Amino acid sequence: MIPDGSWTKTGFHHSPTPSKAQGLDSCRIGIVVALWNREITEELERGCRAVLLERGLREDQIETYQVPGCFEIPVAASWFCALNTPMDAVIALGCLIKGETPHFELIAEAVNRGLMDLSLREGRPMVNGVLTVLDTEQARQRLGGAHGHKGQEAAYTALQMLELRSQTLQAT
Ligand code: DLZ
Repeated sequence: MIPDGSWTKTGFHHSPTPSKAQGLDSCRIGIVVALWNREITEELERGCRAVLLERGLREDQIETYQVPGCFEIPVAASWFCALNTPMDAVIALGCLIKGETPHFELIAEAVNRGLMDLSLREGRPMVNGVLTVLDTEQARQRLGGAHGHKGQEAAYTALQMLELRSQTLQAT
């Protein structure tokens, strides 16, 4: 059962000995990662993939698309949904830094709306792992610092949603 840990106001705190995810043998997860602020998004992706693999997914169940910036995330996520066999969930990873991005709110809003619209239209989780921070220090605090690791949390969120979906399908 996922999660093996607990959600708190600073994020997800996982068990040191997590169990394997159940019923996810054939599921596929797409990751869309933005290349702006690459040193941060690289670590988001690393943590995200590590959790997915640790919980029992195989490499061939995970595919990554790289996009230039956060603004491009929703359309790439929609391509994952348009595959012959669509991804069961998509995880969006990016980093918007307010101090360096005058239209920060506009991009953040566009990404949020794009992912939510897609998620409801497709009936698939589009996990929002985009950091919206004031500076790089705040970003680092969300990569294993005081505010947890948002890449890992995005992976737990996707797994939890897929497990919930598999339970609801069994119940019908
Ligand atoms: C243009 C821009 C700026 C100023 N800042 C960021 C950022 O902090 N994080 C990010 O992911 N992308 C940024 N971008 C790029 C936009 O997301 C987008 O790639 C471009 O506007 C091209 O559509």
